Amino acid sequence: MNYPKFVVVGHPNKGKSSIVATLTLNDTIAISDTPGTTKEARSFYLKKDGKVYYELVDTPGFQRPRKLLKWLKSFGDVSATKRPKLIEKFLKEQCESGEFHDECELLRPITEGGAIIYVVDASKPYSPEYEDEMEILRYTAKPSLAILNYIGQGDYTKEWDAVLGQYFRIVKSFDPLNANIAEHIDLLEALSHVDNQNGAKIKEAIEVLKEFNSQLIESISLTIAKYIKEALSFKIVKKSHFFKSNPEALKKEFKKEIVNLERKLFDNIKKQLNFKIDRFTIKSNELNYDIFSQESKEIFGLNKEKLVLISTLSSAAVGGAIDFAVGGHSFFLGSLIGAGIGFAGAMYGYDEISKIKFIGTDTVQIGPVEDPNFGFILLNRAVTYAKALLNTTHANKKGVVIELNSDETKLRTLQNLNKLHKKFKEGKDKEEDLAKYANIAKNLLK
Ligand SMILES: Nc1nc2c(ncn2[C@@H]2O[C@H](COP(=O)(O)OP(=O)(O)OP(=O)(O)O)[C@@H](O)[C@H]2O)c(=O)[nH]1
Ligand SMILES: [Mg+2]
Repeated sequence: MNYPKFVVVGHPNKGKSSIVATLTLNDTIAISDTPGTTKEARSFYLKKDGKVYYELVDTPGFQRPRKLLKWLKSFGDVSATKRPKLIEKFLKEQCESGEFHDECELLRPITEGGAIIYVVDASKPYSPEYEDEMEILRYTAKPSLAILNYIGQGDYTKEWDAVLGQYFRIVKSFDPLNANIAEHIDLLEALSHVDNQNGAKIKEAIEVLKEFNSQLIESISLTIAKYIKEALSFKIVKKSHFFKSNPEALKKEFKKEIVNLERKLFDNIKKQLNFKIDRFTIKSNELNYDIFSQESKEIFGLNKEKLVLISTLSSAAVGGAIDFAVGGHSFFLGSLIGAGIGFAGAMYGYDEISKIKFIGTDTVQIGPVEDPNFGFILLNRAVTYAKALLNTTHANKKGVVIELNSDETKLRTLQNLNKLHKKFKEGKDKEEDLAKYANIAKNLLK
């Protein structure tokens, strides 16, 4: 084994699996509020380009700690050096009956070389039953760290700290549902001090995570820029008899193609972030509004004043004194993007964007969309989606809620976007324009 291994243990239903999911960027791990969800010990890995950087073992919670501790103590006062042998004896002799199934599952990977991460819910009071668990873990003589997780609203940090400090060298708070990359790295740093032998390897993992994270923003921004270019320049050209027999069908086809482009973009972003299960479909929030609906325009587009401003102000003026932030209701119209909100995306109100033109005597063309707001709507939807995923962890099973009301997008930025949108639309963009666009998208994602 050429990488650090941590075994995540504790009482049932304290967020062990959630921590494993977040630290291994794996959203396929079973997490639920039913105690006893995890039934077997199972390893998950942080991997990059085929190389494993660390292993985390998810385990079932203790079921019979009191009885197990009694068994261990029945051998009397065993010297510290011999205690790990007693745990091995337990695993050899007491696992077949199944009585200690969960204890066997969680102790075995520890004896096989894992360091311990002990998880408690510090939103609930401490009680002595936990002491049995910690005593048992002490018998293994393995390096260990305790995590304070907060599942409910209460805060019993003080009393937990006092007890955990007696058993664990390091006690850390960690929120598996909201931890950002810095907090993830902070926890790894702590683990590198606990597990000295593997310190250098954990540092390697930290570097890989940092690199992954910075590349991620770069590549998602570029993905968004390419999508905007494709969607803004998109058009369909058809023989006009097709149009005459069914004028609505052409519009429908056009809209469908744009919607598909967005869906492909979302899938792409999801994949880059290593989200596998379909929790963040556009069905779960206001992105569910049809791109072409009035709601989508109102939530994700620019308001009229802003549109007028960015298309009439000269760039010289904007470059100077008027380069203020567009505060308040601005680029993001301050909507709450929340799980479960939303209604059917009606296809009305924004029809003018898909006008059909005759080009030549027997040919019609639909697209590119002329409305200058279209690019902003697409970009804002894309950024909203990407941000939602960037701001959540792989332990989140409940969907995401983000508030988009603090927006400091400068007028000049909006104007630059507007110019780039125009270029994309007309196919007049130069090579560097895509990078310019990606750079703006990157700043919006931060
Ligand atoms: N609000 C909140 N909920 C959390 C947090 N951590 C875990 N949960 C929730 O607590 C419940 C239990 O989480 P799990 O990760 O399945 O807990 P576990 O310790 O693996 O549970 P078992 O496998 O049953 O022993 C789930 O509903 C989680 O979504 C947290 O930090 N905050
Ligand atoms: Mg579990």
